[in-house]
Amino acid sequence: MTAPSRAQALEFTSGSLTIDRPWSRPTIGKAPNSAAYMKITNKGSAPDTLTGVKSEVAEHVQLHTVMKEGEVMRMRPVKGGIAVPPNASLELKPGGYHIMLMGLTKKLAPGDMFDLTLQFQGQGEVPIKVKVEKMGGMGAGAMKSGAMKDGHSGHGAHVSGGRSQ
Ligand SMILES: [Cu+2]
Repeated sequence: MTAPSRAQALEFTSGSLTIDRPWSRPTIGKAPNSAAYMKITNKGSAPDTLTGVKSEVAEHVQLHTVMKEGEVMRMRPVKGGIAVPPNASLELKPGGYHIMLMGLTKKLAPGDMFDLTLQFQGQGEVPIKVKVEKMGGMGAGAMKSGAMKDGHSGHGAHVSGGRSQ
């Protein structure tokens, strides 16, 4: 017996690391940027660190986090990587850690897939594919509000995601 629908759930394994459901936002209008998210699980007994990421889908690809500065949530590049402790999961999600895609080289439409390579201190390079998903309810309102107008610094969707948690 086969279950074709299960094949649609993207999962990648490299050593003791599993990458679950990498997804990104579709391009909104002429927005030059997008962000990718996923869950990284470390089933090993040693810690690892996500130190970088690269992809041809954008001119600049960076690890970002969202931090509170006074009353405002702002995103910042992550310095020194993101730790993935043994027997734990690291979730990249709206409002928190994310992979920032700046200067997209193509439009991202729902259903598209693109290649991305995660760079880990221990495991080395882990190539994965990211699926562009339809905008759901979460964040859609914030993006429509024009918060994404200036692309990088706006990040309306991240802001609203963070606040709602
Ligand atoms: Cu960002």
